[in-house]
Amino acid sequence: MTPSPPPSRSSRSPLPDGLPIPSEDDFTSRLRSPAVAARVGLWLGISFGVCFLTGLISHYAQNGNQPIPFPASPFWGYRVTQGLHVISGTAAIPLLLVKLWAVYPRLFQSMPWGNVRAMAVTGLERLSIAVLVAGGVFMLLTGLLNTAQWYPWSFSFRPTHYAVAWVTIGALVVHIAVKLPVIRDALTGDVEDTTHDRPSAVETGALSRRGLLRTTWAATGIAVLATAGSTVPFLRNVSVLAVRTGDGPQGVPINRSARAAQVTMEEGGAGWTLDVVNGEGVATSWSRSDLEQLTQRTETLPIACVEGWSASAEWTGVRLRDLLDAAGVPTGTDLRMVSLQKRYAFGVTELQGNFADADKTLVALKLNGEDLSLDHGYPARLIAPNRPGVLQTKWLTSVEVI
Ligand SMILES: Nc1nc2c(c(=O)[nH]1)N[C@H]1C(S)=C(S)[C@@H](COP(=O)(O)O)O[C@H]1N2
Ligand SMILES: [Mo]
Repeated sequence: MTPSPPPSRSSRSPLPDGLPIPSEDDFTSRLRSPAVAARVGLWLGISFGVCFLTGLISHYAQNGNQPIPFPASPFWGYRVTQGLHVISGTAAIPLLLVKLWAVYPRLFQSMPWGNVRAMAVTGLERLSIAVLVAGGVFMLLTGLLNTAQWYPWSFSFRPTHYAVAWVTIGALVVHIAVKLPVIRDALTGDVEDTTHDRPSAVETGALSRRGLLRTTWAATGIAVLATAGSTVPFLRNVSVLAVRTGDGPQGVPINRSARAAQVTMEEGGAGWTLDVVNGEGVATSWSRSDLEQLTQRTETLPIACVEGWSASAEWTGVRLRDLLDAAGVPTGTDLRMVSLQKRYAFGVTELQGNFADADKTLVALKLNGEDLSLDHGYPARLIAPNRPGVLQTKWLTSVEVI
């Protein structure tokens, strides 16, 4: 079959000739086919879906207002959902690039000028695609930079990433609904099928369609393997691009150091106490050696950082509930965990009653058998099960009843 010559541009669009805007028919590779786009799109859709759901979980877990309390068990739950969030987001990057490449010629599709209804439908569909592409690129880019802890923007990451996620998923649902007949056809048919191809998409190149797909799956696999070690322990040595290797002091990475938080060893020194404060004032006050005299517990719990790494460790200290009992704080009480840190976010966090009461929730004094280093939160830190790392408050100095 020989392709029919593309119609002259002026007959299809009111744009003047000579503008350097290509026409859809200028793209001739038969790899840019719905048969390819649908297969890559399927996995991209799955990645976006997993990313969205795990993102909702993470957002909820960090929310101060929880109509249904986020559960304190299983202790590894948040580590898994956050790991999946980062892995699916990473996988989506090569998938999105190939998908955009495969459908790129559609950007230059001519409008059905003259037919108002058809123009409105096409216009709306294109608007939804524009939102989807912009939103998808925004989500993956901000997510990736977040794992690199690089914030070259002035907006606040979490609310923005969260809001754009809804917009992007909305546009994705519209896109899938509009394309469903083509998607179904493409996925049930052979990958070489040309039914839905543009007439000009006939040129073969260095890669076959199967070759392109295999390359795409390989690139996706490499992207995941190169980074997943920041959260999957046995991949640590293959993950050459992992932002966190898991080899921080005392076997756990550090997100914000004492120096960055402007907390000094003097503040955590002889004069330091951990106070439990209720409505009437300081109910109890313990020095570090007081805490060491109390019953010590050891729990294996992960730090699962919202910025994409996680690491399990053995924490030893006093069960928080024991301290609350001593101070006469009833079960189910929400608390404010206050640290020595005066500047920047996360110096103060909220701990829901069900977390405060959980058996595994500790005021940790030791990490992997040694006294906490200052960077890990000396003299005492919170460590609770199934909790975002950002809320595992270091350098604790008081626990206040809300
Ligand atoms: N006071 C205080 N606690 C904090 C933070 C902080 O900035 N200030 N960072 C949190 C974040 S984002 C993480 S991931 C964990 C990391 O704990 P680590 O440094 O012991 O690994 O501490 C949390 N506790
Ligand atoms: Mo974190």
